[in-house]
Amino acid sequence: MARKPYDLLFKLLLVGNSGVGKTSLLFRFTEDVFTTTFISTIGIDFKIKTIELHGKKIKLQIWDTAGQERFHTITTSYYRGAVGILLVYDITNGDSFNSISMWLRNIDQHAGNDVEWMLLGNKCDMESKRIIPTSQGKQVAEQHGIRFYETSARANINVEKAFLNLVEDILDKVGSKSICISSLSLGLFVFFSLVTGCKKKKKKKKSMTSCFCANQELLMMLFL
Ligand SMILES: Nc1nc2c(ncn2[C@@H]2O[C@H](COP(=O)(O)OP(=O)(O)O)[C@@H](O)[C@H]2O)c(=O)[nH]1
Ligand SMILES: [Mg+2]
Repeated sequence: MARKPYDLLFKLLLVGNSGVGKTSLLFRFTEDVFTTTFISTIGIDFKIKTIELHGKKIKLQIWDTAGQERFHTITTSYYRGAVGILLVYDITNGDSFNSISMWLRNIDQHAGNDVEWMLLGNKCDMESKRIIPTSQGKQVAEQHGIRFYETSARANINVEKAFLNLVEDILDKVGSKSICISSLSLGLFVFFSLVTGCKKKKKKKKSMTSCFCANQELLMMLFL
C-alpha cells in the first residue's frame, strides 16, 4: 500500500496590516525567494509546504490574506480550522505595531481558543528606518506569553525559525492532547473493567474485596 504523503495537516495563518510583509514571508518560507512585485488580488489564497519534524511529515497549509485586511473584512471562515497564527507588524511602521491590539481582538473573536500564535516584527533589515524598538515587541509578546521574533523576508532572517517553532509548539500541544486522550481512554477502560469485573464476580457471590483485589492486579498490569 502507498505510504500516506503526510502524517499531519496544519492550517496556519498570516495576519497583520497591509504592507508589513506577510506575502513576502510566505514566499520566503515556502519558495525561498524574495520579490518586490507581488500582485495582490482580492480573495484569499494559500501555499503548501511539507516539512519533517520529530519524525513526522507535516503538511502546512499557510493562508495569506490577499489585501482584504485593508478593508477589515477578514472573517471567521479565514480563521476556521487554523491551529497557528503569525501576527506580523513592520518595525519601520508605527501604525502596524499599534494595530496589534485590533488584530488580537480579531483573533479572539474568530479563532479557536486553542490556536497557537506568535508575534513577528518584520523588515528588521531596515535598521536605519526602525521606529519600533525590539524591546517593545518583546514586551507585547511577554504580556501574552507568546514567542516573538524579528524577521526579514528580504534578508532571510529568522523566517524558517519562526515558522518551525510555531509548528513545534503546535506539535507539543497536539502531543499533550493525545496523551490526555489516551490516558482518558485507559481510565475509561480500567473503570469499565472494574465495573464489569465486579458485576461478574457478584453473580458468583464473591465479596467486593476479592473483586477489588483482582482488579488491582489488572490496574498494575496496565500501568507497569
Ligand atoms: N526591506 C524589506 N522589505 C520588505 C520585507 N518584507 C516585505 N517587504 C516589502 O514590503 C512591501 C509589502 O510586502 P508584502 O509582502 O506585499 O506585504 P503584505 O501586504 O503584508 O502581504 C513590499 O514592497 C515588499 O517588498 C522585508 O523583510 N524587508
Ligand atoms: Mg499580501
